[in-house]
Amino acid sequence: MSGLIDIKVPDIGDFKDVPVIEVFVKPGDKVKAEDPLVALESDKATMEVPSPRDGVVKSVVVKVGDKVSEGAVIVQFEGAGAEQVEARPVVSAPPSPVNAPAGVAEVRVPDIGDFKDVPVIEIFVKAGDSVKAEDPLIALESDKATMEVPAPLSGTVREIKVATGDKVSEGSIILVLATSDAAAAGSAAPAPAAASAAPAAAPVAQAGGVDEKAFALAYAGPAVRKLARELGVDLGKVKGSGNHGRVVREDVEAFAKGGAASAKPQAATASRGGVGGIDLLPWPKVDFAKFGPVERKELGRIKKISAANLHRNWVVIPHVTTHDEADITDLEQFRVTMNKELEKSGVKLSLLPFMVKAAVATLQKFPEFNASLDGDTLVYKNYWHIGFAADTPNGLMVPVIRDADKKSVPEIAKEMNALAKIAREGKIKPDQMQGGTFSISSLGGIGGIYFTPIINAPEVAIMGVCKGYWKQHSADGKTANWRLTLPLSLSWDHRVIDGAAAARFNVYFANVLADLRRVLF
Ligand code: CAO
Repeated sequence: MSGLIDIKVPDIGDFKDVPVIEVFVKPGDKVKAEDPLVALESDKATMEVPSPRDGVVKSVVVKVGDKVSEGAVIVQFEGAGAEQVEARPVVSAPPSPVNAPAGVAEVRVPDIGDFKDVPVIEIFVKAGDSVKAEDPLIALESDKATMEVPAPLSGTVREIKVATGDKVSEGSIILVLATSDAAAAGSAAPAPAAASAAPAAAPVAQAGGVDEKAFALAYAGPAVRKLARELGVDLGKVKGSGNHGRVVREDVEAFAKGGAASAKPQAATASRGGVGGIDLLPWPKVDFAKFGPVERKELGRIKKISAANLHRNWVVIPHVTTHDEADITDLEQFRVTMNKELEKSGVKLSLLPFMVKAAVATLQKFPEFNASLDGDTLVYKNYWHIGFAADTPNGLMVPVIRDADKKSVPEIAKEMNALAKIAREGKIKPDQMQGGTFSISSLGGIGGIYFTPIINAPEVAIMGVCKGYWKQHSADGKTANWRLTLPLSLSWDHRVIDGAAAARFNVYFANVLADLRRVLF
């Protein structure tokens, strides 16, 4: 017998007639347990009501502006029989001096999907540390993913209940937190309350300068925070268009699309995609199975995050790619000689560490390539941290060689191998992928001639390198020489860099590779 399953407003304490400020679902949507259904906002707090179960939405009973209390039906799921299910709210308080109530909270491992007995690989806090909501507490690593568990509340860490190497599952106690007021009063609170952290959508793959403190303080619910993590949006910079300045989903989407600040109408225009008077067509919806057998496989977590980063960078940055080539005949001979000399040391030099050195020399000559845009200001960096794209089983990662200007070629080679290894093992930490000022993406070990690398924001340029090949060069048009030739593809941000500067950058970079003695000048 077919029927409907009523999903109702759960126990929301003393609140009554609370306005619905956002509805996240529509009829036909497939939702998973914990997906947010609606957001409610009282004068004290905003609550997201997540779905208590998987299901398909048959009808949405409430709309924005309706006032609801405990027991009101929010949505109805398709179901096999009449059933009523109560959701449980996730509360986020607006920024105010009064935070969580005074007390002690046991922070537990949240719902981490099908994972069980997952090893703790890192603990970011110690007893006595003050933490803010969303600060990372520990990192867990299964064979498939690395997850950071952030603090669900602000407070002071009383006691850590896990050690590195311990295996934990949903519900395991991570630590005891004295919530802000109790900590300020310096008093132990009575019976511990349980607080479940939500696993961070920002995994170790997340690179780039998110201001974690501002992120934690931003006034937004868990679903919006998760979306911001996925899109790499610095939540602290997003202006909220919701009640009391609350950041809503559209604000984050508009921010990710480059809409500086966010108002709802802007977001609506962006999502319709109208460009130059011509509306973009919706994404084609094709039933592939109609044309032949198919297999569906969800993208891995790291792939999803790098996809979101790449998409944002591609959409937001006006990319231009300038191609050139470098004569690396002498460099290759030198590399072979040096590898013989270094044989016993165990260090093997590929071309890449030489390119890092050449990049530093070129960036020092053309400082705007080592800069970042901050609004209307260009921030020139007086350090040279070079990222390199690494192909890993989980997807693309960009580890960073810090202070490459101060390191020798063998030192860079050694560090690169170590970073590439831990990236491939899925053990690289966020700070090992942050702070880069310029990136190199080398496909030289694989093949190809030219490609269009995507700039790794907030950097303004990236050097793509393909496989060196033998090519005849002629200086006078009469005689020709076979030279080992390296194809270069420099992508640059046209808001910051002009074509002439990019061409000069490539020529200088190629000249340095042709004769590394130029690094001395
Ligand atoms: N021309 C000719 N040969 C090259 C070369 C080039 N440009 N670059 C590397 N090679 C050679 C190396 O010298 C090495 O040869 P030997 O084994 O004979 O010494 C071989 O190719 C393999 O090199 P490698 O790829 O293992 O080492 P690397 O230092 O060049 O690169 C790393 C390291 C981590 C960057 C690389 O393994 C990798 O992951 N590359 C993929 C990067 C990527 O995915 N970019 C695309 C990003 S956009 O999606």
